[in-house]
Amino acid sequence: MTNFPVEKIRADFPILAEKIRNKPLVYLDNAATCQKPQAVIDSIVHLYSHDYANVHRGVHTLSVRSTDKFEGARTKIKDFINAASEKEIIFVRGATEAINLVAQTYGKTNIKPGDEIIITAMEHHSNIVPWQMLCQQTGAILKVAPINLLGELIFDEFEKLISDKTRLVSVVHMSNALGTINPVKKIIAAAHANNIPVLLDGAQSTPHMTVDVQDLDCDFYVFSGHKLYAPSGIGVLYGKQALLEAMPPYQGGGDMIRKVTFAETEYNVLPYKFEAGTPAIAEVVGLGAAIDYLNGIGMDKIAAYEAELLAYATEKALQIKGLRIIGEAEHKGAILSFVLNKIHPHDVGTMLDSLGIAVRAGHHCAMPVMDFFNVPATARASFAMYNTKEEIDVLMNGIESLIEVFG
Ligand code: C6P
Repeated sequence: MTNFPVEKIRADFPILAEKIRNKPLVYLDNAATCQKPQAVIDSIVHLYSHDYANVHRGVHTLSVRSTDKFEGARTKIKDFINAASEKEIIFVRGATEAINLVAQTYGKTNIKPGDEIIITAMEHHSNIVPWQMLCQQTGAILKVAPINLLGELIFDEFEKLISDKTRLVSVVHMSNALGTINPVKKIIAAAHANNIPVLLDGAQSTPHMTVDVQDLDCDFYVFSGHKLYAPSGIGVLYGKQALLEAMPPYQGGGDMIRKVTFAETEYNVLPYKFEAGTPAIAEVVGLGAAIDYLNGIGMDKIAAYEAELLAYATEKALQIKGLRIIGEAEHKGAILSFVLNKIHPHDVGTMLDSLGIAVRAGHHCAMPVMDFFNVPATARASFAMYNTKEEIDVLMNGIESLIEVFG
């Protein structure tokens, strides 16, 4: 895409100028976490330098300023995912905490022995373990919809799992291990036809595409700030207001209450009912700044540019003898997971690091996916809007040189 301003964007990310082992950094571990633009760093420095105090608690000027910035960020996030109201935006630590919150509040209230929860075979551990824990607590059963060898959900098999015992479907929007983008609208329509709510794990999708929760009609949507060019330690649970209203709180403490006596406690309104304790104030403000930054570029432009990067990387990778791509779904985000003949992925990761290239090697917190493809781990290059075709060339040349020396 000739008119995507990638060089201008790169200049906004100070860390991209780092040298690693005397080589220019080639950062391709964006699915694990991505780097931060100066605008996000500045927003945090500015808050701590000029506006910082606790939120929702003081009448003094700094508390008001801090609260305005904090709640302003909530509005930006609401608009970013097109939620109907700020009440539907709950701040949590990340996607993991958001899923645990739903499991332990919505799940514990609505799921009984013998009920079923459906996930898919491509889930991150964060969308497996909280449901296993809930099943242990309630006597419910976890059902797993299978995938094919391309790494795609077998939709017919998913549909067959839906029954009058199904109480929740929880599915990843874009797989971190394979890159697969799931047909979430179809999944939601099938579940809703049976009055079953759907949670979407948006940890990987939010940085790469426009997300419209009202258009998707999902019931819950979760994501993490640190994969969205924002700080770590902050994430979002979106939930439809009626569902959130009916759910009990997750944790008790300050800010989630309206009135406390020793006899009883009256809980606060949404979204505060789910936000016990002092929140991650600077991280929320940083997330707001990240969203401003992304809006300045445009999510659709980012998606188009990254699709081009993925197509380029895939074409190059397919030319390398001895390289097997894990995850070849027709609809894929900018993730290239691969294994090399005779070289363990951890060695691939270490050797690429010696060339200044950061990829992730391991099971990517998706051990069942590794089992399915019968590999111990993969090396994973995951791209962001600041990556370039030249960096992909550096990666591919690096892989070729490994194969030459070790393969
Ligand atoms: N995946 C990766 O390298 P947290 O850790 O809460 O921010 O996000 C958890 C999570 C949930 N779902 C998906 C699809 C994810 O990819 C992740 C995080 C990182 O792939 C770290 S394991």
